Formats: sequence, C-alpha cells, structure tokens
Amino acid sequence: MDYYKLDDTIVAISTSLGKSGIGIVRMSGAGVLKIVDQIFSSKKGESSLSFQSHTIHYGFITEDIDVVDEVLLSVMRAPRTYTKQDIVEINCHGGIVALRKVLNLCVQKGARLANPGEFTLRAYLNGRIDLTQAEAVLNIIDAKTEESLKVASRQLSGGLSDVLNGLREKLIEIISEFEAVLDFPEEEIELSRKKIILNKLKNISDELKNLLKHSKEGRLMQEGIKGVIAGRPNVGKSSLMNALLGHDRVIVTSTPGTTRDVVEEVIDLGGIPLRIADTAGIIETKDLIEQEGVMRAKKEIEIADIVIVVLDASSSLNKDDEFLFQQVKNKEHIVCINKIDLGINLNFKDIKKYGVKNPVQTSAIKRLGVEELKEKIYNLFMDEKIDLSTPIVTNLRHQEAASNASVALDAAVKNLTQSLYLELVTQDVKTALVEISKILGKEVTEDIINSIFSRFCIGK
Ligand SMILES: Nc1nc2c(ncn2[C@@H]2O[C@H](COP(=O)(O)OP(=O)(O)O)[C@@H](O)[C@H]2O)c(=O)[nH]1
Ligand SMILES: [Mg+2]
Repeated sequence: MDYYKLDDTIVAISTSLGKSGIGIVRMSGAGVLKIVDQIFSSKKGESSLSFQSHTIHYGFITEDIDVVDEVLLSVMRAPRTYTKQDIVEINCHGGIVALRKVLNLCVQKGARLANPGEFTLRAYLNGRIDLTQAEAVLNIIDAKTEESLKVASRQLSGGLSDVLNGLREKLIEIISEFEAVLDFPEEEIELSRKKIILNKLKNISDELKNLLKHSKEGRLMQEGIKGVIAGRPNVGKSSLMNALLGHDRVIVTSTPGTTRDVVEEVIDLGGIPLRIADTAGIIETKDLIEQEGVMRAKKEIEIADIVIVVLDASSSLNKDDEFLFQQVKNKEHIVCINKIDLGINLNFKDIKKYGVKNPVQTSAIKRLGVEELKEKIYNLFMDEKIDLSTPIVTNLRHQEAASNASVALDAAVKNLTQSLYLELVTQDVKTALVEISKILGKEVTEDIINSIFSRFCIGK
C-alpha cells in the first residue's frame, strides 16, 4: 500500500480550497528539488538544486514558457523538517485554478498526490513525532475553544509522551530485574527488594490513574457536547440562541413558525465547545413545511446530549409544551422559562409534574439569566474545573490502553504480594508495557494507524 511508502515524493494543496490571499502547495520526499527545478524560475536565475535549507525564493511557476503564477518558494532540506524529508512549500496566489495547476505540474514531473494526513504520517514513521503527537496535530486542527487547543498543543509538545516514556522505562527496568531472577530457578526476590518493586508498581499504576482522572472532561473539551433548543413556536428559542451566542444569528419574528430548519452554532462554554441547534417549534401541524421542520427538530432531540426546553413565562403551560415534555422524558434536559420580563403567568405547579425542580429563568431579549443557563449546562457535564497544565488523556484510544495498563499493574501488585509465580507477575507487567507502548505508537497495528490518519485532511 502506498500509505507506508516513504521513498516517493508526495504533493498536496495544504490550504483550504476557496478564494484566499495565498494558497500553499506542499511537497515532501527525496525528489522535491528536482521537481521544483523543472517548474520554478527564480527571479535571480538560480537553479533550485542549489537552494540552501530553510530559505525562501521569489519567482514564477511556469509551464513551458507560460507563467502560471508568481510565487514564494520555501525550501527545507532533510532532516530538520516536518517529515524529516526534503520539503518545498510553494506559496501561490489563493485561487483554486492556479493552485490546481501548480499541483498538476508537480504530479506531471513525478510527484504523487498525498493521502489524507500523509505528511504527518511520514513525520511519525520517520520518528520525528510519536502517535500521541500525531493525534495532537489532528486535535489542534479541530480545536474549537482555546482550552481544547491548550490540551492539544501540550500533547504535541510532548507533555503526555514524556510521562508515558518515563513510565515505560520504569516498567522495562522492573521486567529485566524479574527476568534476571527467573533465569536462576533457585533464586527469589529478597523481601526488601520486593517491597521496593511493589511500591514502584503501585506508583506507576497511580500515575496512570491520574492521567485518566480527567479523561471525561478532557474529551468533552475536545469533542464538545451537542445541545438543542426546543419548545413550541414563539417562546423565544431563536432569541435565546442569539443571546447564548452573544450576537444575532437566527431570525427572530413575532410570527410563529419562522424557524423551519435547524440552525447550528458553536458556543464556548467555559472551554467546552457546545454545538447548539435552534429548531422549529415542536407542534402538531398540518402545514407540510412545518411538519418537515418538526420532524427535523425531533431528530435533533434524539441525537442531542442535552435539550434546552424553553417555556413562555407569560402564558400557562399548553398541550404543545406537554407534548415536548413527553419527547424529552428520557433525555438529559434543562428547563428554561423565558420572557420573565413580561411577568410570570406560568404556574410552576404544572411543570413540577414533569419533575422540573429548578428551572432557569431568562429573558432572551433583556439578556437575563443567560449566564446562569450556561453555567447549569456546564455543571451538568463537568464535575470540576480541570488543571490544563498537567497532561491528561483525552482520546478514547489512549483511555482504553491506559486503563488496561493500570488494571494489569494492579494484578501484578496483587500477585506479587501473594507471592504467586513470578512468571505470572512478569506477564502482567509486560501487558502494561505493551498497552503504554500502544499509546505512543510503538506497538500498533496498521488498522489503528489507518483509522487515525484517515481522519486527517489532505495536505496535513
Ligand atoms: N418580552 C420578551 N419577548 C421575547 C423574549 N424572547 C423572545 N421574545 C419575542 O418573542 C417572539 C418570538 O421569538 P423567537 O425567538 O422568534 O421565538 P421562537 O419561535 O421560539 O424561535 C419575538 O417577537 C421575540 O422578540 C423575551 O425574553 N422577552
Ligand atoms: Mg425560531
């Protein structure tokens, strides 16, 4: 499979396609300078083959005698580059046609179109970064809040890798000590030595548990939560959405049924990206377009992590509200009583029936209660504020492996305490070592690598 080939030259457009000031075509591999030499004319008339590492050159990309684009060429020679191979980045003007043309020229001269994430894959296969760092690159690209960016960039700079590599070394030491003893059947571990090793094993397991302690919160920061605003028409759902966003995004009118489609936006909820959708009111209706809107709203509710049920403070509960309470019965939800600026006519006893205890009271128009609503949602998901300066395990793959490792170490501690066969204990410790190595990408299958890198975009 091409994916694991390292000896050819790959090329991709690394910036997003669309009109923009500049666009970058990136190439990596041993052949880049030879390819560039055939399509780039330097203003100074120099040959690309003579360019020094980490230099920038002004000139033109040409096809035969035609100028395709005026460009800046960045040359980075191996090994101090992203992939540890020769890299050239061609800074073109941002138009799609020019970029595609430059890309095609590179292919014509011998480069191959890169697969998604293939530049980062090469960085990993060439040992410049480990797998947690490659995954951090993904998370940086995907980061939706400053906090999720912070977690990812710490991971990229090796915060998590350092901890895990440290634990690996300790385990390797213990394993070799065990193996030394196992080589001489008549020998046993001295009692004092055994105590020291037991302590070491416990400490390593504790360190793993520490990394795992805030996984849930860490993952929330990266992946975010999905919320949906639901309620009958005209209770102020769209107004509330705008209030939560802090700017007007959704059309608000006094005509019921204006919002017919689902509008989704991301709100930064104390570091957690909350993807929130405003929906059409949930009602029984004969209007076909309205029916479609209602159906979509129901679908949104189904997939949401949390539903914000909006009621109108100025009127009493009606059958549409009750219908909605039925819909969210088995879902995480928060009740929001809106339009409190109009006075409260809603009878709180009516909503108690539905198990509503502390509804948030808001006025979307006067921007009242909005912060309280945000805080309530935040607290539903985050048990405590987490310290972003210590490494945390955020992705599911790491979480599983770290917890397997910790379980294996606990078994090792138990077996060693009970003086069971040392072979057995050694096996437990080896299992822990393999699991930690997996996180770092030292012992992973092609499937895992494929599933990670297929999530990248092309050009990264
Ligand atoms: N007085 C008052 N009016 C509101 C409030 N929130 C929304 N409205 C008004 O209620 C009407 C319906 O609002 P809209 O957000 O479109 O409701 P939706 O149909 O649930 O999306 C509009 O005229 C809004 O200006 C509020 O908190 N107080
Ligand atoms: Mg609306």
